Amino acid sequence: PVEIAPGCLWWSGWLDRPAQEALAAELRQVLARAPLFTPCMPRTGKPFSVRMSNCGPLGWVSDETGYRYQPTHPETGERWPPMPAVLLEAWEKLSGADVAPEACLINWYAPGARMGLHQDRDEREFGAPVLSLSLGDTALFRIGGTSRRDPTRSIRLASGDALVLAGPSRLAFHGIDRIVPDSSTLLKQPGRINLTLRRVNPAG
Ligand code: MD5
Ligand code: FE
Repeated sequence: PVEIAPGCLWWSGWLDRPAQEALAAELRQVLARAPLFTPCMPRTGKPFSVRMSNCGPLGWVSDETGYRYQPTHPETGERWPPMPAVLLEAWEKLSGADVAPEACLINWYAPGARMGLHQDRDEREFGAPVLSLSLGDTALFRIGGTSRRDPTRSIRLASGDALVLAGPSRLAFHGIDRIVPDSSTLLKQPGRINLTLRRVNPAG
C-alpha cells in the first residue's frame, strides 16, 4: 500500500474484477431491502447530491434535525440488512481492528455528484480505523489534515481500491471532487459506489 497522508493507506486494486462483481451483486441485494435515500443537510434541509443506504447494525443518516447513527432505515423503518461476509472479511484483513465493524455506509454517486470537504465526527469511537472500498467509476478523492486550512492531496480512487484511515487521517478533512465519466464497466449504470466500514461505539 501507499501512505497518502499520515495513517492513510491506499491499497490500489485490492479487489480483483471477480471480487468486485461478487460484491456488486451482494450490494444489489442489500439495496433491494434498504433502498437508497436522499439525505438532507441539517437545518437547511438542502439535499445531498450523493444518495445513501447502510448495512450492519447501525447506519448513518442525515436530515433536517442532524446527523446520527440509527438501527433502522429512515424511510422504511426496517432494520438495516446484515453486512455481507465479504465486507467483514475485508475489515478483518485490512483494518487491524480486533472488533467487528458496526456500520457500513453505502454512498451512491451518480455522474455529477460530489461530497464537499468534511471531517467524519459523528462516531463515539475515533480510535478505530475506517475502511473505504470503491466500486464503479473512478473518483477524484481529496484529503488534507485535521485543520480545514491544511494543504490537501488528491488521488484517483478506482474500482476495487481500498483506503484504510487510521491514526491522524481518521479525523482528516476529505471529500470527493468529482466522478470521472465512463471510467469503469463494472456497474450496470454510470456512477460510483463507496462503502465505509466503521466502529461507532467504543468496544466492550
Ligand atoms: C467516499 N466518503 O468516497 C468518501 C470517502 C463519507 C465519505 O467521506 O463520509 O461517507 S470515505 C474516506 C475517508 C477519508 C478520510 C477520513 C475518513 C474517511 N474518516 O475519518 O472516516 O464516499
Ligand atoms: Fe467522510
